[in-house]
Amino acid sequence: MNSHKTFGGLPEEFTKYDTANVVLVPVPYDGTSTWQKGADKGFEAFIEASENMELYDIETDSEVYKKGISVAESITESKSPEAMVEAVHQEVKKHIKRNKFVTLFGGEHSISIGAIRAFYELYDNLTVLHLDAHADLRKEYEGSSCNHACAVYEASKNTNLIQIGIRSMDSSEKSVMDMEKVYFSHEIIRDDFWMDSAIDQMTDNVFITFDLDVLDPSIMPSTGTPEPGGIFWNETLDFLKKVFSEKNVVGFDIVELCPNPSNKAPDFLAAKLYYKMLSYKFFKEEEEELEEDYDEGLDSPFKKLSKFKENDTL
Ligand SMILES: [Mn+2]
Repeated sequence: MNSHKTFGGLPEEFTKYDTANVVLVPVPYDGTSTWQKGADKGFEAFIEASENMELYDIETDSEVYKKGISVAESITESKSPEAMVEAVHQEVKKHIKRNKFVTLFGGEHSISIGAIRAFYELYDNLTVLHLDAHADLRKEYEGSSCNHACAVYEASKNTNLIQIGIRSMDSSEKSVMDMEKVYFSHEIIRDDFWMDSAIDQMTDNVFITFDLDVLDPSIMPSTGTPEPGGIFWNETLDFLKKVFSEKNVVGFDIVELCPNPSNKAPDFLAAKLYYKMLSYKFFKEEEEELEEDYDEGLDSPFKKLSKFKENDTL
């Protein structure tokens, strides 16, 4: 379905699955959203915006597209939220085992449940870094544990969950929330050290789940449930850059783009955010490779993957 779609309008030599370092899995699912519908249109808008983006990154002085970005077939399973989550889980596992850097684009936040499950099954001591206006810690909502309101409940039980930018929740979620690892929106504006403090709490392997509504609605109005008081572009990038440079980010997702045809700026923001995150990821790897030229003790990236070996057959 998306086989003709490429991120950034890249030519074929940078989009072939076998040679691409990065796989982008679209999950245009919008089955459980409760207010404004439209997250299923997010991926198309994101790709269209990406085609109009310049692919040289000033900050890292890099062109990360040369690492190869392959867009997978969209996951369209929609019989039930549970079936969608399981389809995502299996697909993500398959790409991790082929040693791809796996990224996903929603769709609504429930898609992250399957992705996170795949990552915590394959990586020991996983941290899930959750940026969101909403706590998403409900065990069940409207009869399903795979509702968008439950996006990180499972992560709270199976991973080291760190939550950033939260400013909307139900009081019942307090019993699940680890207050030591939550950086509420009203607190981080008064705390100069929140970034370092959050990073200190992370284990080495980090999966990032990025709900676009963590951003202030003045820069990101195109989400299903916009909340005032969000974080802004430059501070978000400062934080992400630190996380990528200090931790082994193993994958990420970006969710909840609900495009408005008369305002393309948020779609462009989402495309740029995605590309920035890739630039930070591979800029770090290149720095490490340079260091390794001086150091004979070469580290295989597989050292960090404790549960399967290189060339694992499927
Ligand atoms: Mn949210």
